[in-house]
Amino acid sequence: MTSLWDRSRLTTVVGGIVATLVLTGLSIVAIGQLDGGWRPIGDNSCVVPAQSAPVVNVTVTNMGGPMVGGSTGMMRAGAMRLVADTATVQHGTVTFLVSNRGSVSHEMLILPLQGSQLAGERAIGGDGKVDETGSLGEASNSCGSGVGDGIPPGSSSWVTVNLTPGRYELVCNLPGHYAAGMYTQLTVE
Ligand SMILES: [Cu+2]
Repeated sequence: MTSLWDRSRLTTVVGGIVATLVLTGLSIVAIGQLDGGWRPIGDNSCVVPAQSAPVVNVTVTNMGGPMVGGSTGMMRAGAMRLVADTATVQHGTVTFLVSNRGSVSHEMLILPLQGSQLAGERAIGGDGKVDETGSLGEASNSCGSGVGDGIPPGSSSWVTVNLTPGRYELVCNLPGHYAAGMYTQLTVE
């Protein structure tokens, strides 16, 4: 009596699965070698055009497992962070390259700090967001510059702006993310 899942058939099926996994892995490696541009920090596949302005690298991330935050990540993805690789930058044209190493979408806006105001002190509205009035720029695209629908996990976005001397705050303003810790101060000299 012969079972449908006899030994030889099972061997064939397992062999096919292994071959598929190996080929998929080789394809991913091949794609990773194909870029001719500039690879941002992290292991994502975005190719960023060469930048003539000084670059501030910003990493946005969150603790927590994949997809726990749903579409907005509001307060359910654990602690969130927005970290820049420098706290000061010279005035003039500056490019911000924002890479998402978290498990939910994020974004970055550049807001001026008024008077003695510190980063993290903005009032949070009922929608879980801060007032974006006076924003000097936003990176919220997927492998692209400027405004989009958010930076997905593993992707990057960038924006080039002209900054005058002063104190600024880089924030993620998706609902709940500022309250979860997504802000940092930047001084422009
Ligand atoms: Cu965020």
